[in-house]
Amino acid sequence: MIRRYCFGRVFETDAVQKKPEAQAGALPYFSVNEEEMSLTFSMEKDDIVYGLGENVRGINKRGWMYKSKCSDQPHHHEDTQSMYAAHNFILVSGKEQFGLFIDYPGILTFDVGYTDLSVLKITASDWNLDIYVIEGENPRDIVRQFRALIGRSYIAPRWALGAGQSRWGYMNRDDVREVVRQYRSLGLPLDMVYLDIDYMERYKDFTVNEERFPDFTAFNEEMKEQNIRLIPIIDAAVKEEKGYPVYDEGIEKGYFCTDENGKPFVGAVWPGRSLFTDMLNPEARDWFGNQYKVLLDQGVEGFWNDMNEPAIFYAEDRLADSLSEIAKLAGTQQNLSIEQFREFMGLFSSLSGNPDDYRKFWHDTPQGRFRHDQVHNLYGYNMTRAAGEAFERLEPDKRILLFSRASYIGMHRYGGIWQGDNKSWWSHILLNLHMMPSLNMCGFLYTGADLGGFGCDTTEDLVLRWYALGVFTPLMRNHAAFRTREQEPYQFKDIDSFRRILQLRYCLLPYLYSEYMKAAIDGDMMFRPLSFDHPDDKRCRTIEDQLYLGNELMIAPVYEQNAAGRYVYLPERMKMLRWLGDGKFEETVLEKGDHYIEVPLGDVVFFLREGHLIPVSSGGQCEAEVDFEHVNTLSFGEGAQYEYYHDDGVSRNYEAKENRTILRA
Ligand code: MIG
Repeated sequence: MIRRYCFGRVFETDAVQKKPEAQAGALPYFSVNEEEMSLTFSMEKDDIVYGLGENVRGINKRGWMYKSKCSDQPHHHEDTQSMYAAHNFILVSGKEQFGLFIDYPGILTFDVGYTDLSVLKITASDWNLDIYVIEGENPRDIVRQFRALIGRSYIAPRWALGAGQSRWGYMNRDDVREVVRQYRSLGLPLDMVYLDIDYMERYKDFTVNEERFPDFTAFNEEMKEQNIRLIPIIDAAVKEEKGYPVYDEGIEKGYFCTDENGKPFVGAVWPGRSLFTDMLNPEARDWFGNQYKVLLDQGVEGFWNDMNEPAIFYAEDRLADSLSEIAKLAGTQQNLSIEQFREFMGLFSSLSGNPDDYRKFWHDTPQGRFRHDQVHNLYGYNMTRAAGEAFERLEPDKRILLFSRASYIGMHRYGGIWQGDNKSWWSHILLNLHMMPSLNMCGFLYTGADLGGFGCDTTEDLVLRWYALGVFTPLMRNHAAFRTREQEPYQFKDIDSFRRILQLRYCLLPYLYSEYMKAAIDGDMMFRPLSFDHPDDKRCRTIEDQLYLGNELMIAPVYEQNAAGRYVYLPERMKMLRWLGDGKFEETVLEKGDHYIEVPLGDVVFFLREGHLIPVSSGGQCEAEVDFEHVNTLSFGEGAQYEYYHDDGVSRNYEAKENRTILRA
């Protein structure tokens, strides 16, 4: 059952399409403090608070303070409050059991037992809340109801579940060719190579640098002959440059966000001085979406949308002010007092992502003119929506790959997300795992983290361990930052292990794709905390490093440096599968309880639940080589069966009955 409550003047987002009538009565579970603009719920000792999508810390969010405020956070760690996304859904499980979605586009704070371990307090920055309370039989049921409310998740083409290689630093055609040559000659399966900002002409969206990527259409074809798709990045902001058609037209039509006085707001990002398309103006949004056609026409079939929190390196007026302050400080002297030095450093460090700058520009929406900070969390959402809606117009019969950095619930209908700029840290493998179920709750199914870590230098063992988790996530992409250590599998010694893990991915594709599609169509979770399935098993309620994948598998990756294996808790009897390569698994039946499992570096181990089976293929070098028609099965127990989802992987006829068949052992 879903009930809706409205507080204050409500800015209506599109997160929920068919909104139930708002209730008149009091909000259940919470006490409401209008003056403070807060909602408070008292938690029992054993209550779990799930949700909040992309965020730091555990699957159980209790014990920290989270802020929904889409932010560029390349250095995020345990004490980070805001990530790239704003996902205002929580699910309380304990004495009381309910889901709560706060549809509010401004900055929202979730104090989940931070100030007081037993108090959950949600504070808004504006009295403008549209709240949904969801009750159901169990957590999974609550999630399903929520997902039905927010609409079907974006569906990626099947090839996008293949492996991808990315790096900020592939400068030209030959760099890309070399990646593909290495992969193919070493027998490492691959479907996608990502193009980062350097493919553009001076970071101008919807352009291709002629010198670095001459005849881009032919290059896309050359890649497709090797079953590789190129996936270019699109940045949110548009370069200020007369003669650049996107800029000229945007200015002429008034499609950019404006300052207080109605003049286009200028902030600097990669292209230098840039403008921000007013993604909340439907006409501007359509226009921005139509720009993708330039690349579609050259053979591109997928995109990643970046910098759409939006990130701002500096605003034009703040830079001017800071520079004049610095000039004053410096004066004629060659020496700064410690106070002046601090001031000097502060002038630099407050330039990027300064909260004041987000109060300097405005959106003209069908609901009126809004200052950016009031609707901040909708920006990346609507950029990706611009693209997603354009693809439906331009390519109605074909799926286009699309995922974004910033997001808000509702965006899940238009694209997936990657989990932002992580680091080559062991703790970020675990964070990747934690986010999977939380994101699934919020409708984000096509997701994964930068494998191997984006920022800082990685190591071979870290990449191998991370791959052993990434092999299960729908988005499986190795990506790294400019100037960091190279981390393509072929940069390391143990190429055999990388090859084996990648082969496992393609062997599991029929199952992974089937689970992904069923989760999207049925509004279900692909990854679940163990406690969802075993609400009465106390151990399961605290497990933060194992997940269920579908109804069939449990995963428990190794995420610690120099570990030789790990303890795994089995809530029931399972069959452990150890991938040996060449289509073979070592199978060991294990009883319910705790087990120490040896997992040498390069191994992948996972668990099959009793009475279940999964479809597997004999693999391939790319998705096109995988036989989804004639699959083998891995099963445990008598009478196991599986509902196998299978379609052509590219068209949009998702719901056809014949896409589902029952497989028996
Ligand atoms: O300011 O395009 O998250 O994946 O490689 C950094 C360069 C901009 C941030 C993205 C990252 C990408 C990088 N971008």
